[in-house]
Amino acid sequence: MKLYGYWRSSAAYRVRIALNLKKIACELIPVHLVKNGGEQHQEEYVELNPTHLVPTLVDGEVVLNQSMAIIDYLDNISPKSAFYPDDVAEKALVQSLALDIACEIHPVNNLRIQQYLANELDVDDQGKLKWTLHWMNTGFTALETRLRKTSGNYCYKDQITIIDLCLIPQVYNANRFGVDMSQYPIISAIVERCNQQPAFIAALPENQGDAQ
Ligand SMILES: N[C@@H](CCC(=O)N[C@@H](CS)C(=O)NCC(=O)O)C(=O)O
Repeated sequence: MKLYGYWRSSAAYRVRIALNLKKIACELIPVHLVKNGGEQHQEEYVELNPTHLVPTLVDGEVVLNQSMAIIDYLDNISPKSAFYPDDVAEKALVQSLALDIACEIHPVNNLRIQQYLANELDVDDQGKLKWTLHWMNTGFTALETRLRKTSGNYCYKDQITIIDLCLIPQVYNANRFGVDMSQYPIISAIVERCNQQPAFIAALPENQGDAQ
């Protein structure tokens, strides 16, 4: 198995945590998102993944983009520590919380959005930061409220689920941008708990071979 990613990509970080929890061996292939105008735009990579985004997972003939689909694929091929509860309604609940992060917080703050704001709409650094903090705080406020009902040691009771796989990279990203995470005590406690575990530690951006 091969995972094309970037040390600081939060979508690739989600998949690294999943691989580590499942103990699936995988070669990590760096795609530098900034160097040379962004290697995600190079012909060879775009042939593999026409969205110009990381991650991409290659497992023999299987080529997958979209981290959520990749995580589900890994979950299905390896029964070890499932990323969802069995009950259908509880599973949907877990999916909805994970998507609150993956669809509502992450995409509006992505690199290409930041680049478009700066290059096409003339938004300065202060304006871009205001944008980022606004959308992150909007998302985390909703999530913190929802977690009051669902969390235990982790986002969903005491089970590590796909929500935690999305949360930890998103909070890493939020810290980079200086979001005041003390406003979100439930989220912060879960992050601290996850980040003590080997699967999460090994997936940390600074522990990757391409980290600079
Ligand atoms: N929904 C996609 C998002 C992928 C994505 O946005 N990847 C970012 C890094 S976290 C990327 O490749 N950005 C490159 C760019 O914006 O040019 C997923 O979950 O895989």
